[in-house]
Amino acid sequence: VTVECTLVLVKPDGVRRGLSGEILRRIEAKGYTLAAVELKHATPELLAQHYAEHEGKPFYAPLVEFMLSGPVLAVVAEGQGVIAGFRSLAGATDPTAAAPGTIRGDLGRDWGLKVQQNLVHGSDSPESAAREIGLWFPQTAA
Ligand code: DAT
Ligand code: MG
Repeated sequence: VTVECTLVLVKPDGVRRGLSGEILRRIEAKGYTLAAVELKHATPELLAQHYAEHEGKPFYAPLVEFMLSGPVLAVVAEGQGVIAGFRSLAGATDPTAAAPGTIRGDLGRDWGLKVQQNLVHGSDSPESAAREIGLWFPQTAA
């Protein structure tokens, strides 16, 4: 497995609940490196690009509204197999279904809202990672 980078976002619920440090701790404890960390306020334009694949789905509007509800911690994590590896650390999309031991399984729950407020985003492929890192850290784009 080659060394690669992934985009992690600590979503507004994670920042609000004071879980940024705990989430970064888990990334580092796994042996991944933090290549960039920046607290950012998303914009509708940025989120439209970030979540383009979900446009038209029933949770799309609440998802964008949620992601605009407070700052997010944008992180580039680096390491062998980090794209799949961080998805494993994060756990299943639905925090109620996510396995104990994962970020979503240990720290998240289903709040009965229109959108899963599941603490973190992680890129799902090398193509997504390159695209998303370029969106959130345009100064580092190739
Ligand atoms: P993931 O974040 O696990 O990659 P995704 O890319 O399918 O999941 O969806 C992006 C986000 O949208 C997800 O983190 C939470 C929200 N979401 C996805 N499916 C949902 C659903 N069925 N109901 C409510 N929110 C959902
Ligand atoms: Mg996704």
